[in-house]
Amino acid sequence: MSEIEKKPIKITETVLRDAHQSLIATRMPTEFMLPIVDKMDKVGYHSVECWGGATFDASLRFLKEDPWDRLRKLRDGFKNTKLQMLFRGQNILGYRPYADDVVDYFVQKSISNGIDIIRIFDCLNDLRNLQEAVNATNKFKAQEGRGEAQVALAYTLGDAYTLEYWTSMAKKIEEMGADSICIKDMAGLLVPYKAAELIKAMKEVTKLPIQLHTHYTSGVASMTYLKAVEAGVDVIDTAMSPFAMGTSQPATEVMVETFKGTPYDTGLDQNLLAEIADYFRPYRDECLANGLLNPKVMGVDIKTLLYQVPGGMLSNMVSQLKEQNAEDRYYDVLKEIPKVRKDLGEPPLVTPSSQIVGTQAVFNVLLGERYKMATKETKAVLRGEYGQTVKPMSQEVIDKVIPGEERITCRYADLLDNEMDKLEGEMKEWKQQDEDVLSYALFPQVATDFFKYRQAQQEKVDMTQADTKNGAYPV
Ligand SMILES: [Mn+2]
Repeated sequence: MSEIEKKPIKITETVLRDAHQSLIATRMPTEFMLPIVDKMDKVGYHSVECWGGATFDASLRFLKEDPWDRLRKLRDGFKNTKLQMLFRGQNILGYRPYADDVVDYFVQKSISNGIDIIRIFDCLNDLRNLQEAVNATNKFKAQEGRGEAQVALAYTLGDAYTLEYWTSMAKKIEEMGADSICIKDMAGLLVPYKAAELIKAMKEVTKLPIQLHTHYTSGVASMTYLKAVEAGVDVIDTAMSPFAMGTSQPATEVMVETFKGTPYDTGLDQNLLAEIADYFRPYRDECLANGLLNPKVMGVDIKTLLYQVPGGMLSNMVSQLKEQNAEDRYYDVLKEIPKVRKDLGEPPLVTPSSQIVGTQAVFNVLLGERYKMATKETKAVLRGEYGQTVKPMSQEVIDKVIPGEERITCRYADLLDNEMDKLEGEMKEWKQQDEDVLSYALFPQVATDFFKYRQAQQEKVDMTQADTKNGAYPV
């Protein structure tokens, strides 16, 4: 490459979202994040991923924090850096499909509270489940002067997932009005030479920037980035070293050093990165000491490559088998997983399809007869409610599990009535800000518990002040 062909690789920093979601169950609190924001803002990252995914649920449920308040505080601190979130298409950040008015309003509030880039994915890669979120982003972009829609394809392996599949998806994503494409390899299945092939093929069919997101689970991630960068990828996702590797992303400092002095030089300052790493390192030690960070997730899990199953799905499966005193059936279930996946149209294995396939495989093995019992979610997948799968589903399984039932081929959300008014009606006694309705929409019970907690905290403060002269401090 000559001087003219310089192509600095851009970096999305994940330490405030995926890195702690993948390593310490999403437990990093806002108050720990804020003191380092000013330094992170000076790095020159392409973006900082800091919201969405499991952070919303974990904030309300475990940290007793308002996720919207976290976003506003991060926005205040990051004056020069784009903020990025992860968004599950029609499921938003929750676990059921929502009507379009909720998707719209969530996108609007995410952008108006500070998000720049919304990474949107669907567990079946059914683009119809992403269109509303993309449209909403484009609509509010004009209004808020901020907002980019990035469509993420869940990367997976299987007969249906050929280069032709990925390139035709890339073309469709460009047509649907997205600003960029992400290849989201949640399980670390994308190996280096395959990554080069994939990126090269996609670059040939689309002008949209391509971002690669992977996890170190199977041990190949930094090599995969190297080959992807050489093949033309534009942005890679990395995490500051104290929260890198294992089930998280490759380390930011390592990737920066790798490309130093090459046409791909990121230009990021290693001294500044070192200061930031110094801030996160004692917290990592603390998490190791209190057990939040299990050294087990820091190694190479080669089973991920052998069985093509995400690490998190394997650990779920082990705990389900333990509960049933059936740990000896581990390998039977492992063999059953690809069969169930095939029956259900060979979907990628990512939340929630990973849980659906995994749980059904456990049932099939433990009950001694395949589909003797099917979960509610398996039935919904077979009815077409989650969307269209890349391959047809097994007719035999359809006939056994949902005999005579109607199956849908339309976009499921087309069947849903608007629901914002109803949701607001249900929770209005707790509403202190417009965003509270959305917290409630996603996690009705958890949000209500949080609202009660918030109110108790507020009342405690007021009562303490009111009663100071009597010396009474009711709690
Ligand atoms: Mn991820």
